[in-house]
Amino acid sequence: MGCLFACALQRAGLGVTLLSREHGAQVSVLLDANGCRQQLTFPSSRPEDAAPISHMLVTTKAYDVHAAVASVAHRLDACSQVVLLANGLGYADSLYRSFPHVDFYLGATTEGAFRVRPFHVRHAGRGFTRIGRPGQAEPPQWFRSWSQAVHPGGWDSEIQRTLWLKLALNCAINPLTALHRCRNGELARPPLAGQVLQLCGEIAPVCTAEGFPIGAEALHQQVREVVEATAANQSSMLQDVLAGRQTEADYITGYLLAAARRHGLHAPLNEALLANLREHGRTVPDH
Ligand code: KPL
Repeated sequence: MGCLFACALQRAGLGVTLLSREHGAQVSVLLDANGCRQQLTFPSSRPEDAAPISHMLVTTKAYDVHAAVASVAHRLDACSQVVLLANGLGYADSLYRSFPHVDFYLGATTEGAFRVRPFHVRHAGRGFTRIGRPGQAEPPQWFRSWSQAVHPGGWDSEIQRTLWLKLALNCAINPLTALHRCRNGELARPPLAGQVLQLCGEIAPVCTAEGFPIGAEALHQQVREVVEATAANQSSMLQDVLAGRQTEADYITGYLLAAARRHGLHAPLNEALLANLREHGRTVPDH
């Protein structure tokens, strides 16, 4: 995803440097999009370099966000603007505490991209990218250049609501697909369709208690729409499991359950799925 955005920003004429531990002065990125292949070259910088960073986009897995920002902490100052574009919620909390002088922004994207191999990315589906900052109604100045490069998309004055709704969708879809090793479309059919319904009944009250009201039926409808639109896709959590990577479950279902506990709400199926993912991430559960 980082390569996709880097290419869009560079094509719009913005100066983009890739942060990379492993490369020399330049990195070439191969982008397959709309049946065309393009090669773009970027200057590269190692995290330990000294040059200050004015604007940074972080597109790591949720569990790597803190370490990614911390690795360049010496290059960030009170003017640094950092956009975090990761799955789930909760990855920013420790950053606000550790780096109170840095301006952090949050984002959500439905762009579809996958890595063919390192620095070779395929743009698989056009999406919409929202950027915002809790409590900030108007975009900052840099957002004008960003939005000329990254479209469709826009400033989201209710980014927290957007991220909670995305979290709700991911809680209803990702763990089931990861544990059952199935594509999203399987969730539209029995027996998993029943579990999706049950999950929505547990998730919606937590969103509502957090201040983002949604009924279980409305959430279920949205989940069904996403399942239908992405029926042939492997969810990001299934891709992680299949690749033997750590999943982002702690930042998705884990975050939801922490909120449920704060509000005294029960979410037993979500609890069971998280426990299963932690224990047997690579086996099929028997419920
Ligand atoms: O966001 C997704 C993900 O896989 O993380 C969904 C919406 C479930 C699409 O696969």
